[in-house]
Amino acid sequence: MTRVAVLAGGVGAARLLRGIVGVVDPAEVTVVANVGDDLVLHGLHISPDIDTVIYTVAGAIDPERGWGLGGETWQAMESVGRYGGIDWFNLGDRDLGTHLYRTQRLSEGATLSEVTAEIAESWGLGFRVLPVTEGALRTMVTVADEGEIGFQEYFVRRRHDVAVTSVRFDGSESCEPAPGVLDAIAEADVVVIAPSNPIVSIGPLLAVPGVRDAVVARRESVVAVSPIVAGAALKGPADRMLVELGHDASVVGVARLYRDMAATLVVDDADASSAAAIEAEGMTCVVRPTIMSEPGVTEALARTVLGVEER
Ligand code: FO1
Repeated sequence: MTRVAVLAGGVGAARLLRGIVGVVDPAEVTVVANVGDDLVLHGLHISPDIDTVIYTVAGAIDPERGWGLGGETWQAMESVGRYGGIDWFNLGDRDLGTHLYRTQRLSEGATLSEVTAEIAESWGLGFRVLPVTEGALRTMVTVADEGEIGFQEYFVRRRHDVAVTSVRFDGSESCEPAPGVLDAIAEADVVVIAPSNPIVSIGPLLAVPGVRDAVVARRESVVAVSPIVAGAALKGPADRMLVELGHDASVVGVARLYRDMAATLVVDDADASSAAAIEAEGMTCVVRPTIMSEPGVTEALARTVLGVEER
C-alpha cells in the first residue's frame, strides 16, 4: 500500500488530491492543510483551504469559483449587506453551515483537528485532513499602499491587485504541528508538495516549527508539482508574488524554493526546456501535463507523482 502525505493549500492542491485518492486507497492519504488563510469573521472561524480540499474531493465545490459550495444561495450575506456589515468576503448560505458548526465545536472545546475530522467524515472522504497546526497561525501580507493586512484582505478585499512588499506568518514561532502531522510526513512512502502558492499556501506549513525539517528529512521521497506553468500561475497571484518578493516566477524559481526539501519537481510540458536548469539545481525534473483541466490529466499526474507510472 502506498502511504501518501500531501502538503496542501487551496484550489490546485484540491484538484491533484482528487486524482490521488482515485489512484491509491484514500485511507492511506493524509492531507496537511494550510490554516494561514483562516480568519474569524461575523464571529465565525473560517478555514478556506481546509474547506476547499474537503468540498473539492467530495465533488461539492463550486466549479467556477474553485471555493465554496456549488449551487449556493446568498441570502444571509444579502442581509449582512443590508446593515452595511462586512460583505466583501462572500459566504454562501450552505457554506455558512460549515462555519457555524466549526465555530460551535471549537467553543465547546473541540480542537481544530477534531472538528476538521468530523467535517471530513461527514463528507465521506475516507482520507485524513489535518490542519498543519491548531495554533493561531495567520498569514499577514504587507502591501505598498496599506501596510500590513490579513491574507483574505489582500486576496479577496483587495482582489490581490496590489503589490506585496513582504509576507509573514504571524504566530508561527509559538505554533506546533497538529497531532499526526510529523508522523504522516515521516511515515509516508511519498510526500507530495501540491501545486499551491509556494509563498502563502506552502510557506505557512513550512513555517510551523518542525515541519520544514520533517520534510527535508524525507527529501528523496518528496515530489513537488510546480504551480507555475510557463511563467504564470494557473490561478491566483503566485507568479506576481514570487517576483514581488524577489524570486523567479518560473519553474526554476520554484526549484530554488523547493530544492532543499524535494528531490523531484514535476513541471508541465510547456516548461520542458527548463528541465536541464532544474536538474542543475540538484532536483530530478519530470515533465508531464500538469494543467488539470480534465480528469484524464489529473489521474495521470497523480500516477506520476505517486511513482505509479503508466504500466
Ligand atoms: N475567494 C474570493 O476571491 N472571494 C470570496 O468572496 C471568497 C470567499 C470565500 C469563502 C469561503 C472560503 O472557504 C473561501 C473563499 N474564497 C473567496 C477563497 C479564499 O480566499 C481562499 O483563501 C483562496 O482560494 C486562496 O486559498
